[in-house]
Amino acid sequence: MNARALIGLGGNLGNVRQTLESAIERLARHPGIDIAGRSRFYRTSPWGVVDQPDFVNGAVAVDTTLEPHALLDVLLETERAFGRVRDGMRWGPRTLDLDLLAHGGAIVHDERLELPHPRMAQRAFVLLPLSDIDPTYEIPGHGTVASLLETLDTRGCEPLP
Ligand code: PH2
Ligand code: MG
Ligand code: MG
Repeated sequence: MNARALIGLGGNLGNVRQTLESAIERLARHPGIDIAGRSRFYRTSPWGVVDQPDFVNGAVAVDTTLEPHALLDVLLETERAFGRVRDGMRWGPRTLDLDLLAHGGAIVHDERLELPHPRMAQRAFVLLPLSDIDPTYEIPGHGTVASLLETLDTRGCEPLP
């Protein structure tokens, strides 16, 4: 199976930009993953838990032979390789967050994975990077990335120089 998948990248602890670059390189070395596109990086105000450092966010599109759960395992393994500790605090600070946003047209709802990502259509820090890759991408049931961005507040998100 070969599918186009979208991955959101983020973090707000340590040298995040370097971490995101290295994480993309590591994914690119995986035999089942080809990087098909990548966004700019953005500095974004924290969402959810606001009392934490700003995030750096980005996104990549990959072509992959991996099934959704196998790709998820690679992402979680990569997070751990870059010092991600899961201490149970939802939306709290982290060195690296790799979120599987979509995997072809797959619809998945289980205890490990929800596809498409249930909150991606409401988050400027996800949609702005995606618009660098493909503004015409349609999130099933929500609309295109470009149309969603028209009604979202993108203040607090700016491309890094
Ligand atoms: N991720 C979160 C919680 N809040 N805020 C921003 N700006 N960017 C993120 O990637 C982010 C967040 C949990 O995954
Ligand atoms: Mg996340
Ligand atoms: Mg995550």
